[in-house]
Amino acid sequence: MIGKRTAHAIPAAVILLLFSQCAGPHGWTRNYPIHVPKLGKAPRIDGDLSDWKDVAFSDGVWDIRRLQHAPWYEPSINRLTDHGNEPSAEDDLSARYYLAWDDEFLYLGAEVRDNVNDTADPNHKPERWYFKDSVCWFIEAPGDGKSGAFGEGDHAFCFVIDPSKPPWGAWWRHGDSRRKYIESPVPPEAVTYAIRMNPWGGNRGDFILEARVRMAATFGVASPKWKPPKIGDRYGLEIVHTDPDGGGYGGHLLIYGKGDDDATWGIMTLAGPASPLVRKPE
Ligand SMILES: [Ca+2]
Ligand SMILES: [Ca+2]
Ligand SMILES: [Ca+2]
Repeated sequence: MIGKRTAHAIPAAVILLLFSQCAGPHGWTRNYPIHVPKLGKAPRIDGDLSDWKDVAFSDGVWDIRRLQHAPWYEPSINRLTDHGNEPSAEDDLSARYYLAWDDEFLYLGAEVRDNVNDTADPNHKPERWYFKDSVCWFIEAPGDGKSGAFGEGDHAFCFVIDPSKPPWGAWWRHGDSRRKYIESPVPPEAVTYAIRMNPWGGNRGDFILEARVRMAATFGVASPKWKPPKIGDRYGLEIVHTDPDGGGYGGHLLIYGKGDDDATWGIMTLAGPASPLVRKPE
């Protein structure tokens, strides 16, 4: 569970073992370099990533089969849920995730193939994004690489895939110097996002999510250690993609990390502008 109980449920010896495997800091980061390019031109937040995805960070398609071979994979957490009439695992959920930044914003994108859109939660509470289809970026800013439960400098920006954009649709979990789990909607002035359902015309559960988060209004408010972004800054990163599809606590893809402990997250480095992947013939 990506919730408050995770850290308490793991015995200290296991935490030590996990930390020894991933410390150094973030042992698997060497194999998963995340250099996030700076954008020269601000994209339109309209549910179409074509205006920036070729100059953003993305490391290809993620699905449960690829995750199974990632060093942070744990079958008890990373899983899809079989309700008895499911397609193959790769048709159940697969996605590409995109990241970029500029002086003001962090840009977040996802292109997702999902067999069923499900945001109905029988025990709904605004903070229960993880019981609904959602994509969530966990970011430690600035990254300190120290082990610890979710706390100061830790943020989760979670987007529930409901195109009606309910008040809890863009959720912000963060910590500050006094509190570990502060749960609230992302303040409207700090977020802009768009969801486009069935963008390729083949499946009503598919979607594109495009978002930008104002860093000073989130990172800057939560911790005096955060400074305006510059090339070379390092943040912690984990992506959590939830996919209940008719069940309660259902499918989870965790990418670059093992849960709420920010010491298990990958490291993203703010990089300069990237060369476009596709160019005109010379
Ligand atoms: Ca766009
Ligand atoms: Ca699914
Ligand atoms: Ca789904």
